[in-house]
Amino acid sequence: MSDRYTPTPEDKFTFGLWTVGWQGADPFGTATRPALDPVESVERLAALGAHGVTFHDDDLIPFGSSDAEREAAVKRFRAALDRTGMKVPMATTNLFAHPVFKDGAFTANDRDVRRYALRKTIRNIDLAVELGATVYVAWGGREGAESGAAKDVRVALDRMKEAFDLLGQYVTEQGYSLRFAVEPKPNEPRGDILLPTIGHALAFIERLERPELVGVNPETGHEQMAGLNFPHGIAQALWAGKLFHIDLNGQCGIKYDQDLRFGAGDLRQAFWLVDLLETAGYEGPRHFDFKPVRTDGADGVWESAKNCMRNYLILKERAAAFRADPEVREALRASRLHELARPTAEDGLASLLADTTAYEEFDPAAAAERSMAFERLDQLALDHLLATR
Ligand code: 3MF
Ligand code: MG
Ligand code: MG
Repeated sequence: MSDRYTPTPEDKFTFGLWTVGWQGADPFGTATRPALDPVESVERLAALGAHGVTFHDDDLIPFGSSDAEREAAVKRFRAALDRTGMKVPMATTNLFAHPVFKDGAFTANDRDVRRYALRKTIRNIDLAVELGATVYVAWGGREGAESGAAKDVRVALDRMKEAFDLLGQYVTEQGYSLRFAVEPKPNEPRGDILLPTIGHALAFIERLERPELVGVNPETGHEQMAGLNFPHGIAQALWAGKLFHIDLNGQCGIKYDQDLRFGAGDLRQAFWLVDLLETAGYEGPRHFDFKPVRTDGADGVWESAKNCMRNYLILKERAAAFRADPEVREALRASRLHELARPTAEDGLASLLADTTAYEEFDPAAAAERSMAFERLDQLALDHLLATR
């Protein structure tokens, strides 16, 4: 049954092949679902109204495949894309599953492992570009440590910078229109991962040789695992012009990486996130990186994929209703958001220093008496989120 929460490709919803393809193996148990053919994922997601899919090299071409097997897998995948009109806006590298990467990839202590990781990445960059991707994600899942002396973090960051500088040089020399997006995560699978939050990643990017080629791919659950406010992090990434891509999912507070479908977990943050993405001019894919719960069979896989998109569209409608409500506009004024939008000293430092109303005649006690009226504003938002307005 289709309704106003049924997506179309114009909504730009995309899914990693590894999300619907997750078989349910976790640290405590083996797979609960059979392997899924990437071609079936493309077809099913297209039928649900998605815009495209993304992949790790190994999702499409099993690790260790021969050149002939690789070619055959790509050919079938490309035919499915052509048949369905599905796009591949992003691709990435699996630098975490094989034991060779147990101590990391770009920052592994072993130099030969680092060189192999770069070559594996470059090989998949060529394929990503061939398939039309414009963003290449780099999640450093195994770049980190469990103990203090195991990793010299300053030196590891030198190696991480070296990797991104080389990759930037590669795409520039090839003439590719491909930008990189660093995906921060605080922990899991390593005890502590390098570039653990959006803020760490943004600071790192500015030290690179080609910072303009590198942005971030923040993930809802990753920031929330560190207790951080995801919409605030996204706002700072947008402010820096660095939101190149996004991974949407659900997480309930500071605990293991839950990867719930979008809309599960912290619903209030999901509301503010959609409000932000839809009003701040973000034009990239709305990409879901979640895991269908391992209790469910194929029914739950496609149900949860459908509902990631459905929940986004419901929240989009609810956020738009909040912004359009005259009472909300009035409440925003009462909370003086328009004052925040005004520069603090538009006529310069000299005027600020000469302005006696700014200090000598300013009455801090009277200013402190003004209520900010945030409670009413927040309840209006909650009323809209709960569809009681
Ligand atoms: C792990 C992740 C990763 C990345 C992926 C794409 C396996 O928590 O989020 O998913 O998103 O490697 O870069
Ligand atoms: Mg994740
Ligand atoms: Mg992710």
